[in-house]
Amino acid sequence: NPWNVIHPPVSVIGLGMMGSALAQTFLKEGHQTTVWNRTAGKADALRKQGAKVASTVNEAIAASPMVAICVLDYGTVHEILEESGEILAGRAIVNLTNGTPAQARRTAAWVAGRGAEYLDGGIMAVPQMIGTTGALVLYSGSEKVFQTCQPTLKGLGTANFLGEDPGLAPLYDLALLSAMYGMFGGFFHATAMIRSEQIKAGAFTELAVPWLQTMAASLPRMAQAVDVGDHRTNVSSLSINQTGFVHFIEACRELGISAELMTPIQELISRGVAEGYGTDGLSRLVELIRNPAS
Ligand code: FVH
Repeated sequence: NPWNVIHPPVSVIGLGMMGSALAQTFLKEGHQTTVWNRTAGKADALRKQGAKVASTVNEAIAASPMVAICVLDYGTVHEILEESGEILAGRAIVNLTNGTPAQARRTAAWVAGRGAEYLDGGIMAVPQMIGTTGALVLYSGSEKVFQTCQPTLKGLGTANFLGEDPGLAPLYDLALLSAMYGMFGGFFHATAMIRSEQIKAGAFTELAVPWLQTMAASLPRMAQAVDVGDHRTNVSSLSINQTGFVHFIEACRELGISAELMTPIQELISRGVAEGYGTDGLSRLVELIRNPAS
């Protein structure tokens, strides 16, 4: 049984920035690591660190019971694995490539059709964080694969299994990234405002960080409103926010900066008021996003 050792062999397909970090971490953890990449030269540094370099995809797959794949997108995953034929059967395919829930579900079915088991993974970290507990990796798909591979996977970072539906890892991954981009977008807009008056971004950030932390503390309350479907508020109504947004946009004009990041939020709030939800709180926006304007 190839799993019946402390450090089972692993194969890594794709040696971009992330794939290389994954392979390097498996090597450091003591796994016999076989790697393959389309551009063979990217394997040179890993070879020096002890990796076996496969000359074909099939050779990489054949080398290990667990095959991690981390490439550009799911189209590339299929392009690569479609070449492999029967060699996939009986192996655990751990796909750490970014994609959508539907792509993950289709890929899981495709892998199952070839007699292999599938675990999808969403990496919530940059390559430099891999191998630290700060790196969160979300998994979904075969629980059996997750349980079997967990001792190996936890070397990459904190491993969080979300359930048997393979679409869950990319769903949570993209949702968390949406929250991150929203926060970054808000910070970038705020910093552009501040810089237009020659104030140092660093000085502003000293105020922005605790402000955002205080605002983040209100998220569970908003989540509760969403879960029970009751958006009534004694905090801040859509109507009062609609009035406030006029000042935002006017200030952008005064300061000579773009309002591109702010106008979509303004439009959503205005739609809420127009649809009769003026007295609801901001959590109502979740429902408006779920029901796009026709
Ligand atoms: N880097 C990051 O911070 C993020 C963190 C969160 C997860 N993402 C996702 O990880 C996937 C890989 O990202 P990456 O950073 O490793 O990306 P690159 O360095 O650009 O490497 C891309 C690899 O994909 C291979 N590849 C591309 N097209 C093909 C193809 N047609 N056939 C075979 N392989 C292909 C590429 O090979 P090569 O160009 O070196 O020959 C690299 O191995 C990605 O889903 C992120 O969203 C990373």
